[in-house]
Amino acid sequence: MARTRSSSSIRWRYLNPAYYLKRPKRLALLFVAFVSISFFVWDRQTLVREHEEEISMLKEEVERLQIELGELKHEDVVSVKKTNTTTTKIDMKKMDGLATDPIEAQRREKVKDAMLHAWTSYEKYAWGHDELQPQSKNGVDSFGGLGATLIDSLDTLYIMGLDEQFQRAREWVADSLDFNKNYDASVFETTIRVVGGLLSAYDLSGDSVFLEKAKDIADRLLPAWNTPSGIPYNIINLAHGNAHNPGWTGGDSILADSGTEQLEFIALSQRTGDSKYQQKVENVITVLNKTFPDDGLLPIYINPHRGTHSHSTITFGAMGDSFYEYLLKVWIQGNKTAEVKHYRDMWETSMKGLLSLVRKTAPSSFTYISEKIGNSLIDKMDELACFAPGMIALGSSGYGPDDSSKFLNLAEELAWTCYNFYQSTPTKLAGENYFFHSGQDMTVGTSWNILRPETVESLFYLWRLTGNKTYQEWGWNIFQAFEKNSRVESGYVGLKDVNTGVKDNMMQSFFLAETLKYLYLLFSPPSVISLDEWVFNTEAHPLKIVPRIVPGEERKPSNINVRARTRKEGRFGGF
Ligand code: DMJ
Repeated sequence: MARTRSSSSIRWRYLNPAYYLKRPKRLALLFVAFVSISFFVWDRQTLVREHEEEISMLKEEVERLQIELGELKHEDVVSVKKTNTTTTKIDMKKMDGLATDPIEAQRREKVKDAMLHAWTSYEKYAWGHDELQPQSKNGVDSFGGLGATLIDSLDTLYIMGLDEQFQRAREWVADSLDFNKNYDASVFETTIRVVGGLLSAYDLSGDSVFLEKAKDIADRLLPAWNTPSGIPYNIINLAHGNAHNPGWTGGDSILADSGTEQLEFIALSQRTGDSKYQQKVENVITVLNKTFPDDGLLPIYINPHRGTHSHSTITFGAMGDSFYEYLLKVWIQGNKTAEVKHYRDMWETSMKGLLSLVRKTAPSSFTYISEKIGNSLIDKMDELACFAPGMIALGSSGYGPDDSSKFLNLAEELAWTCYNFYQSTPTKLAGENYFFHSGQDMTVGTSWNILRPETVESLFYLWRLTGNKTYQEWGWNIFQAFEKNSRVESGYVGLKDVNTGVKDNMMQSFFLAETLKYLYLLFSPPSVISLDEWVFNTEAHPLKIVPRIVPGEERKPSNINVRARTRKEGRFGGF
């Protein structure tokens, strides 16, 4: 019993503080044990907490990456549904919310808002007319009443995901668009805006109403090519088919007006399976190739009877410009195959000629493309020629490495000049053309600005092909200048004078077709209308790149495979 009591009291004595006070070594040991255990527990808890935080961060990262992966899959502009046998429907809605830089996304939204403002004003005051006069709030039929702004806007609305607006426009095309007009139409303007706009809407939406209408208008334009040489007359009556040239050209055809229908008519042949459109326009190039000069520079007037060119201005600006653009783009549209090699050859020859026109300003060394009459260079450049930096960049990667970087550098230098056409004026908007007097760098000649797209077009290509975000900054500055000077209550207007900012009364259809589209794409991922799969016509209407048809061996349209090319080559988008 005494033993039991004694072992129990021995056990309990360890709980008695007096026990430790009499044994300081044990107290210290106990203290050390207590501190170590506490530290161990605290350390474990901290580790667990840190791991939990890490796991939750990793989960968030995984979720973010999963979202990005999903979006990247959509970025490939997935062909979602085959809505008919000849084309695929591109679902741009799935492109909404693409993960990009938040600033890019914000800027894209601002551009979309600008489009909405322009379009809503057109819908309200000029519905079905060619163009809106925003100040007087009425429509005008500058192109014969073909709904030019409406057709020019279709693909922009589609790409921006403005679906209700696109649908309303589509209903108008289906129900009200009538080409049977006793009107002398420009073959060039009608092709690039109307045929191009309809074909692009068809390629994006797969809705066959657009193809039917494109065929209707192209059939009305086709007699213009029935000339002794095959070089088209530039004006044709849409109801009667009588064709002629404008009186002020002395009977000649204009180079750009005659050599800027190839993309649209080749695309139409591909989509209808009827080679007649392609044959007419390709013959023009064959004819011009016969007397193509060593420097590849053609004067702006060509005789439609003999197919020869006269002694007139050589320019990459008005009346020359898009002829050179289409040499390159038909080669791209034709998948760069042997059948279209002569287009590339002619384009490269013209680029040699372009190099001979390149000069630098003093004192600031801006690079510009001069014009030429006979053997004399004229120190003048149109803003219209500012499409050239984009074209040169697009064609640069088709050269070997040395020439490729030489041409890309040239494109970048020219883009800097064009950007400065904007930056050098009080409104920060470019005039129509510039003169370069020694010691004065650039001086505005014709001082209006009609909302033209060429500079932002080039910025778009340069950003796509170099990835240099500077081009986005320049584009954003130009957009802000349009917002500041050109936005009015009922749309956008040009300026009569970029020095004073006095406004005109016209919202050009190419502002919606081109300027706003290129700006929107400048702030969109490169996969939105990928340059591997699409080629833009000169009015910024993207046409899907599909296999060429061989005249005489036409396939039925149902056999034409217009699925997107999947080839991805290098940072220049495969070119
Ligand atoms: C557009 O109609 C086309 O870009 C054409 O090639 C040139 N002019 C206008 C825009 O400035």
